[in-house]
Amino acid sequence: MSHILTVAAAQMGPIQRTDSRDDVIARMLKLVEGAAHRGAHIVVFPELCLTPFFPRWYYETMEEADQWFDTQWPPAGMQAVLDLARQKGVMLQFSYAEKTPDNHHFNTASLVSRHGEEVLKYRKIHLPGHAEYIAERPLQHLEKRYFEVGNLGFPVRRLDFEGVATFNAGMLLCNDRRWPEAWRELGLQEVDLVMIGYNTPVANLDVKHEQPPHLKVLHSNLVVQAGCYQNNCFAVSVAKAGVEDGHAMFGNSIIVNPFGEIIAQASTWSDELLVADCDLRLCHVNRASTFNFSAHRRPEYYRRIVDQTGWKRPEHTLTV
Ligand code: ING
Repeated sequence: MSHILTVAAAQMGPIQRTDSRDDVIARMLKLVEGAAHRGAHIVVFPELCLTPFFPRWYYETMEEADQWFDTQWPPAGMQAVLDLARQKGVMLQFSYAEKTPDNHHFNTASLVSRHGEEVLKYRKIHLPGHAEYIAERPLQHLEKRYFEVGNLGFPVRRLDFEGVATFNAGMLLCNDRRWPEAWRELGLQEVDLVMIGYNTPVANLDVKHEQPPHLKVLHSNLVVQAGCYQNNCFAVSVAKAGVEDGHAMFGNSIIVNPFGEIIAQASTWSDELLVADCDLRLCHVNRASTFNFSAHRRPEYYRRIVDQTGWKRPEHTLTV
């Protein structure tokens, strides 16, 4: 057993309204080809990797928004990508807008074995933005309008990639990466590799633009670095980047190790492959010391984290 899992981040550039599904699939095939050529065992694609980031557009009805959802698995056109991955002997992780047979809508990530079977599914739990149109916003962010909160929790699967490594795999989507609770849910299941796709706008979600844009990349990096360090795992955090319909999303895909170090980073806003060897033995270093959860955590003092949703400030003010 080698312990080395070679992981590819398949960053994608923009997907325009006018791009066909065939156009997108052709790009994904090229990325899988390149990743396999560079020895990757698993290829991770961005959030909503088959469509534009359509939650920036307002639709009055779900019937109109349904044009962006896939009702089958694998989504239309993806079988060719799964077939290539199987031929190359690589695993795939991709994310798409899922409409279930009983008419539920989720922002969904799917992990596929080398044999083309779905071995893990995750539906996005932290949905940022808003559900109604807000006129004064520079751009809409209507994930709460089009997606339901995921109903699968934060699952982790233990996978044996024969002849390569046995590892615990988990997934997050975009805004999830900003919430430490999501990471800890995976960390408490001894996750070794967290796969994250994102579509993050350069423009601020806060209407008053109090946060200068350079902080967007800082925040995107630090939440993944902290998540990995505090939960003893690797992460592959993969952007859909570039200017879609006039709206810029940043790239900056990264691969991070369990010490919180960025070991690979994208430098473009286009389709770009990052490939890194992940020595899974690094996950065990701090499990035996700094972040030995069994030895050091004190859940009896963490009740607020689960019992409380919003803020509750101290009732009394002391004059000092
Ligand atoms: N996008 C953004 C993200 O969490 C966002 C939304 C951007 C929230 C910047 C907060 C700050 O990266 C998605 N799709 O979640």
